[in-house]
Amino acid sequence: MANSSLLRLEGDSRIAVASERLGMRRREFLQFCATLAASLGLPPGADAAVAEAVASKKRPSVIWLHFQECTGCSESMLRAEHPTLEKLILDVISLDYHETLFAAAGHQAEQARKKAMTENKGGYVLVVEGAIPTRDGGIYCKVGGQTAIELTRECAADAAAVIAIGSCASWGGMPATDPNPTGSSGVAAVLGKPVVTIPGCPPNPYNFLSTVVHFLAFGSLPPVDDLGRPKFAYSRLIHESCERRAHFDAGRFAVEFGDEGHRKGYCLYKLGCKGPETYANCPTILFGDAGAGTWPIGCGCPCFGCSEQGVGFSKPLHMLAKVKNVEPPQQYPRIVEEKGMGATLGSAAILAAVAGAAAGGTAMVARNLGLSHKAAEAERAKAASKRTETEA
Ligand code: FSX
Ligand code: SF4
Ligand code: F3S
Repeated sequence: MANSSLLRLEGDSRIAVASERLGMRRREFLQFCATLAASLGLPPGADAAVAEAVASKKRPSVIWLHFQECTGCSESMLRAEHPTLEKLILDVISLDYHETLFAAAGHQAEQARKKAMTENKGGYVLVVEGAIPTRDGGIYCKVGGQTAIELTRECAADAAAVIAIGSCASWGGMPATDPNPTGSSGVAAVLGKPVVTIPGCPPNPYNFLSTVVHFLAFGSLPPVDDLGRPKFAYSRLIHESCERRAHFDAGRFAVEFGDEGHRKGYCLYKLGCKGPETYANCPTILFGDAGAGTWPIGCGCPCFGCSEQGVGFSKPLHMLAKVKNVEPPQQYPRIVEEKGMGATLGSAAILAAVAGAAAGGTAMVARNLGLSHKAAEAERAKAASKRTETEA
């Protein structure tokens, strides 16, 4: 944590209160905020703004609706191996309505939703989890007598921001699988306007947390691509950062589950891995705070493209992926270059190195920060167990 603006915050009383509230040490808290800022691809110094925003008591009211889904989005967020993530998510937002976490039920729950909407009119964040059935007037999903279509429109009308979490809410996901009997759709299609989408089945909780923290720190949602996906998380193909990529390039593949190639950790392309046509940061952010390799491909399971519309839940698992970039040819200098034309070998090589570093940099910084955080924790645990041994 070399950043001086962040280090200055170490003595700040707001940081002390926030870290105590979260059960973290001050430096740990600041390091976590630095990780978030890095994963958002923010410029140096912005990590201090992120830390101040997370420490502030201004928590946006969140109304969280559930429609056609498995609740995996909420589950993955609230069952992190490490308690930090769950605590932080619940600390940075004021979760005023969430059907599966609410103690209230029936009219009481409905009243709580309406109260939060009135009190925070124009300022609350609407999060939608699950697809919205549109066939036959939307009768296939109703809550409190209202269809999912009516509820989404009603809650979105006075929201400051709308986030569609998971592939179901983003474009229909699993419930919209062919032949899509209930006409399941995503939130943007139902509202007729773009919303921020965080696809994945389930999506990575860090991507949700980073999106909310961006809103908290800067009053706006992060930049998105034409499908509404935050660019910090969905601008690179899985294939670009995959730990098995060297095997792909060298032509070493697993061809059957459990075969020699599979046991050796070879590329899963021939088993139907959709990493070459799926945009997501799974290989760099990982899942569940459980250490290296905790993501589908890391566990030996081909990516099935859960975050990519038209791939996950659409293409058969065994089908070969469309390889969008075999190997970035434009980043390789040409062997023979005409005099005075294009880039020289040297300049092309430098450009390739810079482009690669810029694109991969933020995610890798975030990952390394996370790893160093874990290493520090392991170190502390080791020291504590040594102390116990000595005392005994
Ligand atoms: Fe499940 Fe969420 Fe998949 Fe869908 O995640 S994990 S079916 S994206 O809406 O609960
Ligand atoms: Fe990784 Fe899949 Fe690409 Fe192989 S095909 S390198 S397993 S993303
Ligand atoms: Fe989904 Fe593939 Fe990531 S299956 S979780 S997009 S590795």
